[in-house]
Order: sequence, then C-alpha cells, then structure tokens
Amino acid sequence: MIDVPSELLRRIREHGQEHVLKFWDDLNETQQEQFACQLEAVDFELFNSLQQLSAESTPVELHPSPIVALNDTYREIGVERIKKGELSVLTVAGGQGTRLGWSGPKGTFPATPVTGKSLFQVVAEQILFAEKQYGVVIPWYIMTSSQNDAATRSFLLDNNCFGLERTDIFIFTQGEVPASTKDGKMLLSSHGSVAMNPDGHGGVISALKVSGGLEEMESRGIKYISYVQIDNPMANVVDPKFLGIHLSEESSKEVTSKCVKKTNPKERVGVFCLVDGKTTIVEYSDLPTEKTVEQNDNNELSYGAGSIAIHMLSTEFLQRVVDGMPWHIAHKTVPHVDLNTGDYVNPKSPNANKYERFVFDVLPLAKKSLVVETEREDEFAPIKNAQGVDSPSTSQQFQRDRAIRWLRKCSVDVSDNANVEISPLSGSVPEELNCQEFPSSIGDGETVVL
Ligand code: UD2
Repeated sequence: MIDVPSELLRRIREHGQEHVLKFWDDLNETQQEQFACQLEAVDFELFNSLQQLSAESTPVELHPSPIVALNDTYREIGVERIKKGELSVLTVAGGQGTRLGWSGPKGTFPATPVTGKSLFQVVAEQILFAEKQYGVVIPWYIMTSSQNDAATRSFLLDNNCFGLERTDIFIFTQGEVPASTKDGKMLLSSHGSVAMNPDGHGGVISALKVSGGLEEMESRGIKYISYVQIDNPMANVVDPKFLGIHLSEESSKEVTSKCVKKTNPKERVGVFCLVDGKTTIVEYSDLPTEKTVEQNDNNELSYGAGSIAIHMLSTEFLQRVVDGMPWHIAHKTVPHVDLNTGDYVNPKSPNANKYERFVFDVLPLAKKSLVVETEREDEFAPIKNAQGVDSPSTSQQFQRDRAIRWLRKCSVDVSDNANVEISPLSGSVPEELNCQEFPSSIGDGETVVL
C-alpha cells in the first residue's frame, strides 16, 4: 500500500477532483502505482479550461468558399520541391476498426479489392513508388493512439515496413483528455483509472510537437506535409500537382485543401465555407439545414464543396498554430464506475462530455489558404461503415472502377466487370503507369493484378 504522492494529491484537490481517489485503498500496490502514473500525466489546467467551453455555437455569417480546379499548371514546381526532399506524408491513424467488426488498428484493415492490401500498405507503397520515381526519401509520420500504438508498430515491423526504411517512419501517439460529467467531474473507468479519450485528429499538431516530430521534420529539411486520414485508400498521398498549386503565386499559402462535389445534401462530409470572411470547414452536423439544400444558379448545391480530409500544410505554419487549436465538446455515452456502488455502469443516454480537436480548424488560422477541387472518382472512397455507404464494398468498387478507367487510358480493352487492381507500386495517377507492361485486353469477370 502506498500513499498518493503529495504533490499529485495537492493538484487533485486544487482542481476539485478528490473523488477519483475514492477506491484508492482497494487497489494493490502495482495498481496504485499505475493509477498515480496515469494521474501524473493528466493536464489538470487544460481539463479545467475545457469546463468553461460552451457547446452552443454562436451564429456566424456563412458563404460558400471559393474553389479552383486542381490542375497541371504547377506540377513541375511540386516535382522540384519533392526532389529536394521537402515533402513528408502525415497519416492520422488513431482509430480502431471496431465499426468494421475488425479488432486491430483501422490501418491494418484489408482495403484493396483483389489482394486485400491493408490501408497502411496502400500508403506505404505509394510513398515507396514516389521515393523511387523522385530519387528521394519521403518520411512518413503516423499518428497512433494509446489504444493502437503497440499493434501498429508490430504490424509495420512484421511486414518489414512494406519496403520503406524503418528509420524514415516516425510513429507518435496522440494525446488524451479525461471525459467529464456535466458538472466538470472526471469519471472513473475502473477503480484505478480515469476515463480518458483521444483528443481528436486535431491533436496531431500538438502531438507532433510534443513527440519531437516537428523538430525531426525541421532537421530533415521538410517544409511541406501531405496530410491524409488512414480511412481513404484512394487518397493520392504524394501529389506534385497539389504541392505545386500550394506553392503557386508568390505569397505562399499555409494550407491548401482538396474538396470534391458532395453527392447529395446529406453526405456526411464537412463543407468548405467562408465564415466571417475566412475559409473554414463546417462539419456536416453543424451546417444549418437551409444551407445544406440551398442551390446556386447552376442548380448545384451552394454549399457543395465537400472535404475529403486531404490537406497540404506548411511546417512553419504548424509551428505557429500549435497552441491555437480550438476544442469541441461532444455529449457522449461514457461507461464508468458509479461512485456510490463501485459498480461499472453502461449508461443508455449521453452522460458525459468528451473533448476533441479537429485538424481542419487550422484553416481559419492560416494567413492564406486555398481550396482545390479534385475528382471524387480518383481520390475518395473512404472505409468507415461495415455496410452501405462508405463501406469496404463501396470502396472496393470505386477502386476497381478507377483501375478500369486508368487501364482504358492505357488503351487496354477492359470489360466493365473485370476484377482489376492496380498496385500503388505501379503508379498513383494514370500518367505514371507503364502502359506497355499491361495486357491488351481483360475480359468479363477476369481477375488481374497489375
Ligand atoms: C471526417 C470529417 C468529415 C469528412 C470526412 C472525410 C471530422 C470531424 N469530420 O469525418 O468532415 O471530411 O472525414 O472522410 O473530421 N482519428 C484519429 N484520432 C482521433 C479521431 C480520428 O487518428 O482522435 C483519425 C481516424 O483514424 C480516421 C480519421 O481520423 O482515419 C477520421 O476520423 P473520423 O472517422 O472521426 O471522421 P469522420 O469520418 O467522422
């Protein structure tokens, strides 16, 4: 039996959270040490400041954001900077595959239609292809969570990092914050632990800083970060056109984001808007209903520029905004220990506040930003739900269709029903493919991996 370290006890009391120690005496020494360790890592000041946040959003003046089409004009500028070693890839992969009925990290989920390559392998092979093409190292930064960090590391090592150099992959863990009751009390997830939650994909910026990732980038001469989320196997992670347009015009932009046209007003993607004159992404759940359906003179959705969560970020900009990212509150159901009975309870309705940051909140912090429209069919087929929209089967169908389109650009006579997969090691856009190596035709139902 050990005592709660005195400095820790002082902090807990100072912040009115003594109740978390209610079952301290029931714990064995190892459990007490572990609990003290967890509590030492809690940022009580931050937790306190989060209790002042209001869930109510103040009305703002909204307008559709201007967008330009992604084009080839600045591709060479992008290529030049990639060859200089100034580009890195950043993947947020803190999520688990639970919603897909998958027990491991989301990134280990089999994503491709024929060979079932994992989401991680698809990114790794795109990087490997680009490294060979441009003769340069493109370091890969991967954000995990405490839940999946160890499993992610072993997965990559077990697979020999899919051919990438281990030393060019930087894995770091996102932060966590305690969930709270509506009156600002921390919840216990067991007698010897506080219920913590990942701080959202927007936690990536502070996690990069705290883990030394930003410094590491600086030491490698990295100036630009290609940000992607692990759930979209069609994201083009090393895109010279995108980097080029980010760098076009003299007053360089701090963030450039890709969008696609929303398929329908209800599609669950954030929308690029001008909020009080600043480019911002408004989450689908926050866009007023009348704006969701509003149409412009071309009979298109006025607020139809959907975010596919692909951003080009300048490292200098991230250094500047690291402390300025806002927090969001979500009312959620958080299982916890009942302080009166000591039993673990699973509430049926939301009982707690969770706190998260969103990466797209960097947009309004940028001095200059740009939104570019890309083709959905080329770059967006996320895997989010077990069935229906954004599921493994819809994503695989989009990947198959894209492969067929690209093969046709190579003059291959492909049936609409061919079961084809193009490896990222063959190219990430049609122009990169070596068409001579492809068969002249692929028949109905034929399975081909290229
Ligand atoms: C996100 C966007 C949505 C749209 C869509 C495109 C938000 C809030 N919404 O929706 O506007 O752009 O993506 O696909 O961003 N992740 C972490 N740590 C966390 C939370 C998430 O690493 O704490 C990762 C997670 O592994 C996943 C990605 O971020 O790859 C997306 O997160 P999500 O599934 O919560 O976002 P979603 O689909 O609601």
